[in-house]
Amino acid sequence: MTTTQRPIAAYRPGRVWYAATALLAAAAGAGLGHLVAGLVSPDASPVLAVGSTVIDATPTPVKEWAVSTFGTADKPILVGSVSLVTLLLAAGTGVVARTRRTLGVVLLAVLAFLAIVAAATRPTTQPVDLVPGLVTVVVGVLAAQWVYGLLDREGDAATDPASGAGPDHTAHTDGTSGRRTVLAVAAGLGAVAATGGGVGQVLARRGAPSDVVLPSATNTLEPLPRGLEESVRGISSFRTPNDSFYRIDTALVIPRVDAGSWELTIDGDVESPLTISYDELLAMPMIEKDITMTCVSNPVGGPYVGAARWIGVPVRTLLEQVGVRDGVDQILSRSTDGMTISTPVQALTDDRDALVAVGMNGEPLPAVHGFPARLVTPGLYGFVGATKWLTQMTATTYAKDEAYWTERDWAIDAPIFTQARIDTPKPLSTQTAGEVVVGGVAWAQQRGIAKVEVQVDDGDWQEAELGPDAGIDYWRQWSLRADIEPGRHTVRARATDEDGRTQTEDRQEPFPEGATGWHSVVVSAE
Ligand SMILES: Nc1nc2c(c(=O)[nH]1)N[C@H]1C(S)=C(S)[C@@H](COP(=O)(O)O)O[C@H]1N2
Ligand SMILES: [Mo]
Repeated sequence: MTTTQRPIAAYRPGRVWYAATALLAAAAGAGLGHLVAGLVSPDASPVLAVGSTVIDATPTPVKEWAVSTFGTADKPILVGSVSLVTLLLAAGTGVVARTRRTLGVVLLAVLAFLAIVAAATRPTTQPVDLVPGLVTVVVGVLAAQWVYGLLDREGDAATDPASGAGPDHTAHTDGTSGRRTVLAVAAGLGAVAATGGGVGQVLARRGAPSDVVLPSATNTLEPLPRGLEESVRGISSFRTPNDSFYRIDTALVIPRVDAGSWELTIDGDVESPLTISYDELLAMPMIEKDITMTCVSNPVGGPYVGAARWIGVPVRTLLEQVGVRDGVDQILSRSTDGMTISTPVQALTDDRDALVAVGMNGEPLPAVHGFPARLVTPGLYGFVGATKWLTQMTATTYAKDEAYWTERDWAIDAPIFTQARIDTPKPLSTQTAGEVVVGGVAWAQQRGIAKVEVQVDDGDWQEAELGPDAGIDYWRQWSLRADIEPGRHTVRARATDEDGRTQTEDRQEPFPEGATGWHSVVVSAE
């Protein structure tokens, strides 16, 4: 930067000018980042990503205190405080930049870069989530550099009588007009920040389900019991909150479907095709069901599994209404973004209660999870039964039609393999020798988990204690106190389903029908 080479003039506008510049530049960067996030991925907003990271890092007691003190205002208060602290830090970099330009600008860039880091480390990050943070860094740094330049020139104009004659400085011969320019630019940055933030909010809410009131189910379930997360540190919670539920899809930009104009068409080899609106769907009898969803791409011990209470219309009801003809063996479903997924008719019509789901954990489906409606098929991996942004279901045959992933050589039908995952202790962690709590989750959708066993090194398999049971399609938490001596150890877990089958030790990669093998972690104890 040429500005770093220039001699610092004897006179500089006061620190407060530089502080305000950096603050406004950071705000403008964050505002535009928020706007871009609204377009591509609202949760990746610099403001929200940093806020979510802070939430995750906040110890549970502090979180509980915040919720009990601020109630539903806890989120705005958190976002406000995080923003305030960030802007004050940005202002600090401005003070530094007044005398040490490069350092000040680098510090500002580092601060803005935290937005990228926060977005990159969210549990459900996609490459596109890095874009809003990048915008924040670039806009923040360029804007700050620009206004610093204006301030410097004003300083030069005040100290160097000759500068008024220079071609660059004709507009700044007198301090008042220079300061006016700076003020105008500052106001502009403030406006950019406010507009970006506001428009970003509107975009993020676009098509958002906030005004949807979910109907109640005809089979009201008991509230999910509290799980082992109360007592076992580091274990997955029994119910996965919507905002940390894994996300897997091919959508670069999350489809924002307008519920008002959305329609679901059921056609193909049927007696009477049907097209229904969102309101018509909501008016149908709904059931709720606890289902653990798993991605075929989930490696052994991986994160692509989540458990939620879903509400929706049984697919069976809809298919009965259209009258599926004999010979049909698959339903080819299609999303608003053109994804196609084949699901066996059998799995959609038997008593497992596959759903056209409209709600997840008591809320309308979030946009990333398929608003306004999606399929959820218990027992099958997501790529063959969980079409998001569902808009069409066509009765057909495997011989006639092929779905997106099948064209890419993934399995045609893919029941979920039995798996146990160790959530705690973390791989390569160091434990205090003695009693170590080993815990995790295990799933065997459509069969149910009968037991989970844990083995340390070559020791005996020990049966873990199981957490609450929410049905065969839902995971079970498990935990065991293992005695671990000083040194390095391998801890393994394996599950056995209710049919008496223990998950295979044979390692198989996710492609083409799902991963198998036992999850193990290496820990050291001292
Ligand atoms: N429209 C659409 N639906 C989709 C996908 C997709 O890429 N596009 N991916 C599927 C896969 S592979 C999985 S595992 C689940 C994941 O659902 P989630 O993102 O709500 O967890 O959605 C399924 N439905
Ligand atoms: Mo998947």
